[in-house]
Amino acid sequence: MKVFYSETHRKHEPTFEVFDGGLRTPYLENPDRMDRILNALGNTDWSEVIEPTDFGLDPILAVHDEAYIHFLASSWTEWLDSKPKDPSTLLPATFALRRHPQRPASLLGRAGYYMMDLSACIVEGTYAAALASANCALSAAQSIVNGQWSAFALCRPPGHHAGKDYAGGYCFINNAAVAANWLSSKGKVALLDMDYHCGNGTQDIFYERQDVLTISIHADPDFEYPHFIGFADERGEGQGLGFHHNFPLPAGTDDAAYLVTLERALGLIREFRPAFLVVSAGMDIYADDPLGAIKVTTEGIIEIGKRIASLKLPTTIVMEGGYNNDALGRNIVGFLSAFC
Ligand code: SP5
Ligand code: ZN
Repeated sequence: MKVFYSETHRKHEPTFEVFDGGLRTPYLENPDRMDRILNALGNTDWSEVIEPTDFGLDPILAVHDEAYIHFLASSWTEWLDSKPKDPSTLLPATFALRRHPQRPASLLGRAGYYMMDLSACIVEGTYAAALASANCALSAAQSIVNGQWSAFALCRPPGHHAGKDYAGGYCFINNAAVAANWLSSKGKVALLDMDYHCGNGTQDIFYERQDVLTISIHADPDFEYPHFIGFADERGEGQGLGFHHNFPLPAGTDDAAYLVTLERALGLIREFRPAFLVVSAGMDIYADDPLGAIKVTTEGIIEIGKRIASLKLPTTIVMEGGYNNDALGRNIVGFLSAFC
């Protein structure tokens, strides 16, 4: 299996994020995650790690707001120019209001306007890393179009919380959405998001579209991040009505219960008859994930991979979350093995 991966992610290394209660915590979405996965892939006889191709900005601007991408591109130098007391990390302390927010000129005003939380920390290499990550997803999608049955985009930073014009939850550019939109010019696309957290950014990007079916299985937002989106009654809007599905799960969901829900999602995908499948593969559903409360085991993750692979669709697998670094390598290798 072709694995698209760029070393550029290492330039994105925030030192902290802010948890509930204002707790300053070491950044969980760290470069070590990639090393664990690369190490595990290196012990298989089926993975081939490849540098992504540079697709330029067009496929990114096809799903993201131009001024937002410009903010990502320019904010770091603006931050340093503003001579902040602690220049290590750009993070706002004030966020946009819910009705008629205006976009102000100041850097911190724009940061609050374009961020949804305190875990999308911007550092010097963030934009370069986010671009390389999107190129991994696009390169994997391209290899599918060129005839590979499956490909893995080993993306870092992840993407599924990034909406048309906002960053959040460690995400800046929505890699899976960029790939799905790129594929959609070649045939209908289904995007299945199995990260522990609702794929709110993906939902935002495709909510009014019927040519990309989006499905997210995740911890119920009634108790879990991202809190305000991901409920079962959100089904799409306008032409997109009926082409988005959320499957919120209770804390403690085990392998058996997860697989029941997965089968419902797979049924919807079969019914849609897509030409391509994109999987947002978050491994934070794992039972011992530090952020998660769903209890899927490594064996469960292997079975999830088999069930998704049984759709027999050309599949682009995109890395999202997963923060138990000790288990990350074996969980990803287990998941991918059904697609080789
Ligand atoms: C891609 C991805 O998985 N992003 C997840 C971002 C989640 N941010 C959550 C912040 C709230 C943390 N709550 C801490 C509970 C620890 N038990
Ligand atoms: Zn997640």
